[in-house]
Amino acid sequence: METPADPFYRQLPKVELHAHLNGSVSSETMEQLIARKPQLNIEHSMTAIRSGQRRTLDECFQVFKVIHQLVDSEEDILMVAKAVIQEFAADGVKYLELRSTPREETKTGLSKRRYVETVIEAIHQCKQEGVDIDVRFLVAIDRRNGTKVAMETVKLAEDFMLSSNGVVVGLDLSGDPTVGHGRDLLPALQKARNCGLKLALHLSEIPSQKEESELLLDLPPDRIGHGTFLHPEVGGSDTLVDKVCKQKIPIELCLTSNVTGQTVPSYDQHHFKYWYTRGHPCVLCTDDKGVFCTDLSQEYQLAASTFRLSQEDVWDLSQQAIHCSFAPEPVKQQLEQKWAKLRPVCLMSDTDEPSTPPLFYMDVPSRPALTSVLEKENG
Ligand code: 6MZ
Repeated sequence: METPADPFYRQLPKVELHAHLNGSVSSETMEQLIARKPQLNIEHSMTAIRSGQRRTLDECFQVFKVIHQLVDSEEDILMVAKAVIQEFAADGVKYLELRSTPREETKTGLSKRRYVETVIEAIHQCKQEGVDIDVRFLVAIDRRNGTKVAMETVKLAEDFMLSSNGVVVGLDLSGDPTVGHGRDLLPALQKARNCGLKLALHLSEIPSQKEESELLLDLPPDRIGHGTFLHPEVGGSDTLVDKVCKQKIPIELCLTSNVTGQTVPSYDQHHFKYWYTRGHPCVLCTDDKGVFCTDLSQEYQLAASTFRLSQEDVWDLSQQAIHCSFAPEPVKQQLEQKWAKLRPVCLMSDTDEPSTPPLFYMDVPSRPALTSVLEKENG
């Protein structure tokens, strides 16, 4: 991460709902992992994509393979998960849903069950150490592994949903979108839904997934990851948009990740604009803060500067994310209270005479005005 976000964005209380554990490893932690395993001859440049650089999505997936070589034991997972949680907390994230694909590694004796237990252990340790963040976990299905593994993963997630005291709340479907078809995973996803796991599914991350998205939207998912090619302006369809809108399925949007991975040509063409101006629930997320050298504060600042959002707009976005989370209702209420308490600290009303200079000030249109600006731009 080159330049930290402005104080307003760092102080803003935030909710992170789309963060892949191994993609979120910071450069500091990566240095430690590399030092622990010199025999792998891995250099830091192989585990992160600096800001401003562009890669194909395929190249991004190569990076995860390198990171997986560095994170292959219980000890590594515990270290990485604790560090990631602490870093999100330091960035002002008050509620975090981490997701990760359980892996087994014969070399280190790691099993998928121990993998999940270790992430849960990291979450417990952070809580005991007083880190100011509520963390939940989504067990991830890597789409390339097919039907059988998906079914096993659902079983694992279900077991932990019942035994983890509310830490495991759902299931993620992710992995290289060019590999496999969602049709083969439907039975597993249906089973997950029926047993009470929430579903956060990567959908239409690339243009060729229209048919798959139609199928998956009928489940329906509780949240959509990316949804880059759902809308008709980019080759999606009105049918897809209708399904998403009618069911008000929140969309997790990751600006830096999408532009770096070149599924979106530039920030101002990000589909955030399409959904946000329609008043659809949008949640800004990091995706892989380590790989894409970002943090959630920067993602908020990027959205604000690209789409000319006021502080109020930004505040509303972060507050709205509470209700898109899979947290139980009482936790959502506690988060609402936290936001209410922090609001006067972060936001200053226009009439307030600041005794100290405002942390951040931008004379920009509010949301209805933004809509008209964008409408004018779109002709
Ligand atoms: C789809 C992604 C992703 O599970 O080992 N992952 N899947 N699209 C993306 N957009 C860039 N970014 C990350 O974290 C790494 C794994 O998360 C998924 C991939 O399956 C990747 O291997 P974990 O913690």
